[in-house]
Amino acid sequence: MLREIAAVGADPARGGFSRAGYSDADRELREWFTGHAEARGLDLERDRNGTLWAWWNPAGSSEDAVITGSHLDSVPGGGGYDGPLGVASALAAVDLLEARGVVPARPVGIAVFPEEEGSRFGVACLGSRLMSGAISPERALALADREGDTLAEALRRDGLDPALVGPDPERLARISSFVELHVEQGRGLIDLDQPVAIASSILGHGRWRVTVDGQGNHAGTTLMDDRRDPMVAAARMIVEIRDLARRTPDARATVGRLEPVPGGTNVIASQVRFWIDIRHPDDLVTAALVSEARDRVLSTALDEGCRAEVREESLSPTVDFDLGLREALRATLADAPELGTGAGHDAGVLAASVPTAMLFVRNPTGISHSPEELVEDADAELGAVALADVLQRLAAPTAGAVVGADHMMAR
Ligand code: HGY
Ligand code: MN
Ligand code: MN
Repeated sequence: MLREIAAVGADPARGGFSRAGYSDADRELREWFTGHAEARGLDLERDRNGTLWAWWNPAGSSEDAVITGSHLDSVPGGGGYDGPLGVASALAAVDLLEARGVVPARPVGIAVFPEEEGSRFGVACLGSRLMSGAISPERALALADREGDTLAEALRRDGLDPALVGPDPERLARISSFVELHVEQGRGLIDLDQPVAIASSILGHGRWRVTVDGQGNHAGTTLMDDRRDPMVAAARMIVEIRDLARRTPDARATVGRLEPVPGGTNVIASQVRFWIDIRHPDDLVTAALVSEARDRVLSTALDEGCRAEVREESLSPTVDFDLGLREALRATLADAPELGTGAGHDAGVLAASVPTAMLFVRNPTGISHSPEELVEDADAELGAVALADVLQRLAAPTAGAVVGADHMMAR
């Protein structure tokens, strides 16, 4: 199934794929998914926020659905598995359950969330955040992409009504559990020599946009002492942020995106914008790191005769997955180890609203958000079988009472 979309959103300049949310490539991928869902007789719907739902519910009841699925969008120049593997495995798992003659006691649905990477509008997991109320419709609709197109305009162009986006509590109330299968974005399963893992937690993470303003000028006529160069200020800030993260155990800080204005070879930039991605297991440490990074940005800007502004774009707390659900997965997949991840997911956002869990499938390169990301067919098959086993257990008549129990108490 994944080879069918191997050309969609291919990015010859960067390598890999560039499949931004609500884009043409995204639309082509949704059509691929819709085709496969219809071929299986699944009932398709697209919700107010653009999330696709394909229902396999011979049981017909509309309560306590078991949901799986993932996303189809990618980072710029991303790999082919981050997202699509979870969607293809969900379809393959339904095939396996059909072949086993399983008649689920509750609806089983496949969800495909839009703009999980936040590559276009800057906020990660935009579709699941809108559904769960983690972001307000007002703030979301005003988000703009690099071309200045707002989410509202992108939705309209994509056949959705911006006036309808927002929380969907009724839909959330129908979900008894959400299990997302995802390519592992690290080396855990390589080192453990196992094909599939159960996720234990997701690292808290956030994104901040830094804007540095200086004095644009001529590269040849401006003496070095007469410069207020935001590119130099940004370069110093980026290294200071890296050093700060290096000094903090378990911290990660990344600047992967930098946009100089005007960006001419013989031009001293007037403004530089760059984005910081900071992650840490302890949300208080993440907050302290951001505060220290902000202080360094402001002091370095002053030192370079520039001005700077740091603005939060997206923040997700560390997530420990539902204990009841993890117990059910452990009971189903006896050999699967438990691994934490530093990568964010829709399952992490939805953990605040419904019992969620994740399965990881071995990536022999250990590399992700890169064309080198890989899953071997044999491991993909084992992942789909593991997901089918988990769905079969969760959709069994009495399963609902067991899983999510601690979540119920929490609620
Ligand atoms: O950024 C992340 O961790 C995820 O891939 N969206
Ligand atoms: Mn990703
Ligand atoms: Mn992903």
